[in-house]
Amino acid sequence: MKKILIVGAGGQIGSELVPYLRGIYGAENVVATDVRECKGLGDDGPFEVLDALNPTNMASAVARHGIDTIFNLVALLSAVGERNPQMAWNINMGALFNSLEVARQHHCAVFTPSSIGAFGPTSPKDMTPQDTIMQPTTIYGICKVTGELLSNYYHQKYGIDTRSIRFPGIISNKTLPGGGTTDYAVEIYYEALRNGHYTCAVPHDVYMDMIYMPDALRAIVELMEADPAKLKHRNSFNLASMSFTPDILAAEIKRHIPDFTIDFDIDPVKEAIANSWPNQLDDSCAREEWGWKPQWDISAMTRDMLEKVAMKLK
Ligand code: AKB
Repeated sequence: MKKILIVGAGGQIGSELVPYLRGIYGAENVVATDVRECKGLGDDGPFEVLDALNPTNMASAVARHGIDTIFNLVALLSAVGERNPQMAWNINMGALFNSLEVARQHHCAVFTPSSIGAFGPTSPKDMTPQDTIMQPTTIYGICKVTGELLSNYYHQKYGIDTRSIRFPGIISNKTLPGGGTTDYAVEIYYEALRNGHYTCAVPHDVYMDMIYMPDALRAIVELMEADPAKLKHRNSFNLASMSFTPDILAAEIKRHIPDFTIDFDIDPVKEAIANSWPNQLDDSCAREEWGWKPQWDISAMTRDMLEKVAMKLK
């Protein structure tokens, strides 16, 4: 990776991946783009307004900047996707298709995040294997499975270097997620610090995989820098770090804020989605093929989240 284009850079992953990649590869070598102006992303490196659904403009940006790697981070997340499935399909698949086509024409590598949402109620729930039944029941998951297959197709048919990770819910102290089923695991820290109380929209006992942003960023770079000869899989790798329920996370927060309380006002859409997803993925292929190893657990993450979010809220 020498010259990188990020499409959809203004979202939860992009707003932290851009500075992370600029720190490694040089600010001038990471071109951030989004469909709208994004505060901060143009401060220390190139930023352009770019609609990833416009292949001509994407190809022009790739040619102008001599791009060799595209990060496609454009996506409507799981819960918001259910409110407008047609739009979710158009945006999620349109941006991926254009990224792959531009990559084919300009010989670029492509990274696209997949998700635990690519699995569904018929997948094994515990230690969900890398290669297993994938019959998601959300439009988000359907886009993710289709995207994985399409990315593998571009690799097999055209030799495009496509790679991807099935991300757990990502928890960050910098950027809020928007429209996901796992969003509660970020919001809870803000509300714990602001009000000492959180009303959770997903059931108290539902397990979902989660990951702290520093581990997620490191995983992306480690996969993209991995020796291709060692990759038996490409699109997409199971990734695991920690798995917990709202009850378990609330108990962890209570260790720092003893008066913290939680109650539940269940959103039926999020409930159905959360129940359809795995409890915990088996990420042994990522560990074997490119050396994945998480560094953050729920205790270390909670300590860090509470410290950083408290500073932000001052
Ligand atoms: C969501 O909840 O939709 C995302 C995801 C797990 O892909 N955070």
